[in-house]
Amino acid sequence: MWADLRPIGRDATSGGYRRYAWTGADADCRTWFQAQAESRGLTYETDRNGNQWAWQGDPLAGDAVVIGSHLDSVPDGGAFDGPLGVVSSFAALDELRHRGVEFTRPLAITNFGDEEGARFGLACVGSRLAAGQLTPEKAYELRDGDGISLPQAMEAAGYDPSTIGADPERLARIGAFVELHVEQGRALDLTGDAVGLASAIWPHGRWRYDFHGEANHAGTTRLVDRRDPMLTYAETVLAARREAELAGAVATFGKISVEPNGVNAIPSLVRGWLDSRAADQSTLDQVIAGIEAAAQEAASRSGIDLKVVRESFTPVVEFEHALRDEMARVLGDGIPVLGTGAGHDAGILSARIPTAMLFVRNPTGVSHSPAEYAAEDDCVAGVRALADVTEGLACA
Ligand code: HGY
Ligand code: MN
Ligand code: MN
Repeated sequence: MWADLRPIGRDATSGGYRRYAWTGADADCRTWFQAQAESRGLTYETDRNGNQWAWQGDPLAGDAVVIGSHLDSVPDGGAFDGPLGVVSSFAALDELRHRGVEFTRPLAITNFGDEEGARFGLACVGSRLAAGQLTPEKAYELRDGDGISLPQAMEAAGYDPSTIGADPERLARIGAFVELHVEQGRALDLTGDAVGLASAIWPHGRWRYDFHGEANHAGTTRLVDRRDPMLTYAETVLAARREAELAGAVATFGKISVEPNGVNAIPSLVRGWLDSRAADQSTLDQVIAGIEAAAQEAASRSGIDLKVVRESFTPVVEFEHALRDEMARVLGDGIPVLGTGAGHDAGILSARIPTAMLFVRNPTGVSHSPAEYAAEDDCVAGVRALADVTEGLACA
């Protein structure tokens, strides 16, 4: 499975993945998923929001155990973030069939669409729509960098965008969702464990900063006559680092767009996207307020007009203790229980159904990079752990 998936959407130059929602690479990943489902005799379906489901047992019976993750990536992402969870879910089912267990609950394997939000800027679109945390109206407003809307992109990919929206009946038929994911950090490497359990997801969000200045000639405009938004942007990036350090949080300006983006032109507009996360809400609020205050002060000093828009936000997620503790009993009480700053579909869905996460050791902790890696032995340990917890949940 891994070898079949590996080449899809991989850029030969960077070695990173470019599997963005509703693009050709995404379509190829979806084709791969459907083939894996059908080769196992699973009932394949795509839900109203474009999430893929592979069912064993009656999808309408209720109290289903669902395992899975996502197949899309960030720009030049790694091979494991998302796909490890989906491949491990099919492999865990193979393992349970090999064990000859008898399933007493329906089982589904899922691929949630557009988890990374790389193309339209909002993370977890497929699960947010299903959970009713993103309205169709808001989804219709999403645009990619070329101005293509989410519905246009879905239509071009052969999906009907008119049906997107909350899917309470589907979620009501799920008793538990367990997402296996490569760890995005080094806690397991430090404890020496191949597999860990998730305790919580930090609150996190994305804010767009628009710095409006005045376009002018880079060669003939005196410094004192400039209203250069790039300077204010730069001061804001440094302020973000300072505020995060002071609060023990994280803040990243990882994406920027400049207009007119000419080497010899002072920009008229600089747009920067801030990703910030903290262990608790009040700390995050403090960091965000500090960054915005510093940006406003720098902007007023330089005659720049600043507009800040919160583009997405996910409150803290505490994974349900009963499910987590049941999994700890199956896997052994010594299994590490870790918090994470990374968002996941399991986090979004936890508002509607009991969810849990398994992490697989990432020796360097690097993620959202072509360098992301997990050792095969640890991946196999992850499959075994997922099979064990799935057996505990779905079998006699
Ligand atoms: O951004 C995140 O935390 C996740 O990888 N979508
Ligand atoms: Mn990710
Ligand atoms: Mn992920």
